[in-house]
Order: sequence, then structure tokens, then C-alpha cells
Amino acid sequence: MSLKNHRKILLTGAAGGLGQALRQRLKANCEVLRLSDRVSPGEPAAFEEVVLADLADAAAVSEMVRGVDAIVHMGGMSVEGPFGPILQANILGVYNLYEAARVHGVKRVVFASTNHVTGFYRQSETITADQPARPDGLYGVSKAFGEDLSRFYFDRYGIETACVRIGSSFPEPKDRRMLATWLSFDDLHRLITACLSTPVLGHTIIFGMSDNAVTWWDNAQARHVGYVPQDSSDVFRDAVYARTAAPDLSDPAVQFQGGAFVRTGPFT
Ligand code: 15L
Repeated sequence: MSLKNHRKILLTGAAGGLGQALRQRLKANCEVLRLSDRVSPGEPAAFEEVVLADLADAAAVSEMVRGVDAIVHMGGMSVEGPFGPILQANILGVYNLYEAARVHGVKRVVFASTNHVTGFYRQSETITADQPARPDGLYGVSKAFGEDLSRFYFDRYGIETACVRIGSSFPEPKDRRMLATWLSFDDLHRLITACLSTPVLGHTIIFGMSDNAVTWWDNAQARHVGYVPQDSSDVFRDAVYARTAAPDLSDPAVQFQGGAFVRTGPFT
């Protein structure tokens, strides 16, 4: 099956951790991959082009988006921090992105949301995408804004978006919590590919996780995306247990899905 459903795809946040992991993999999805970030993602390969932009700069974002067929938006703040930078990158930035998508006629976006939109649900709960947001910090609140904004742009302008509530996307799960939240880089790419290629995406929220035995998230409402994970944290389970201490059940980071994010801050 050809994965090349789009001629030119924009990857924002291309210099970041997940951007770098996706850069090679997204080659399979397009003829031309446009890379963007505030800082250089490095020399472009033959199939790549680079357009640098600060997400808070509307004119720069417009040029970044002009001429692409789909957007994989991994840019912005990806951890908790002071409200100023979150406001610029994740709130103003995502507004600038959707305005540019509207103006330039881009019809499909994969938006990197986060599990921290629902971080204050308990680790003993299994939640679905239609349960209310319970952000565990300003970062989670900003991603909840992006989810709502993208729904508005779908309802009013028909721009389809998959909001991918990424769990923990690293080479391996680092701790016991990540046995539930882990998303391998290959599964992240499979998930984005599914979002880019499913015939009708609509506006969809999907939890970004591999096929982990322990999970807190139910993706039944996103079956139409066609994402079938092929990796699992289970193969790391014994090693993770061997190198980590038994959890303190009175610790909020152990009680809530957001882990340590629930006790981060305050920021000034
Ligand atoms: C996130 O949203 C962060 O970007 C990432 O660094 C991890 O901390 C991840 O969540 C997580 O919840 O493990």
C-alpha cells in the first residue's frame, strides 16, 4: 500500500525529539517534506525543504504553511513551564497555524496533543476521548485549547484534525508509569500515517499509545482512523520493574495519569 497520500507535508517542531524521530519516517508519506522549527533542523535532504518560523509570528507561520497539502504539527512547548512561553507557542501559535491552514486551503492536520490534557484522571481509571478534559498543568490546558480550536476549525471550515494525545514517546519506557503510556517511534509514525490516509478523518481525538497490556485509555471511538499499533511496552516490563522502586501509593504522581506533571510548578 502506498503511504504517499500527500505531495507536500509540513512537519513543525522538526528540530525537537519527536520531530527528529519522524523526519526520516515521514519520507514514506510524501514527495516533499517541509521541515519547520524556530531553529535549524539541519541540512535538508533531497526530498526536504526548510522554512524556519516562530509559531507566535503570524506572517512567518503563513509562509510556513503556504503550499502544503497536510500538516503534522509537533511544534510548540512540550512540557510544563511558565505561562508566557506557553501562551506564545501553544495558544497564539496554534491559532496562527489554523488561520494559515484556512487561508491556504490545507484540509488535514495531525495535531500533537498530550496525555496531560487528561492528567488528573486516576491511574485506576480507563477513560475515553469524550470524557471532559482534566489538565494537569498549564501545558495540558494549552493543548486542550488546541483541541477545542481545531474542533472549531473543523465545524466552521471543514479542516479535518486528529488530535493525538501522545503518551510517552521515547526509545523505551523509562519507568513503571510509561509501561501504560509508552508509544514507540514506529507506532507514532503508524498512527500519523493512519491519520493522514484514512478516507474520512473528521475531528478526532485519539490516545497515542502502543499496544501496551496496561492502559488507561480506550480508543474505541477512533476505530475509523485505522491505527493498529505493532509495538508493546510489555517486552520492557521485567527490566523496568527490576530497576525501579515499588510505587508510593500516597504520591500524587503515582495516583494520577499525568505522573510527575501533576505536581510540577508553580511557575512565575
Ligand atoms: C509529554 O507531553 C511530554 O512532551 C513528554 O516529554 C513526556 O513527559 C510525556 O508527556 C509523558 O507524559 O510521559
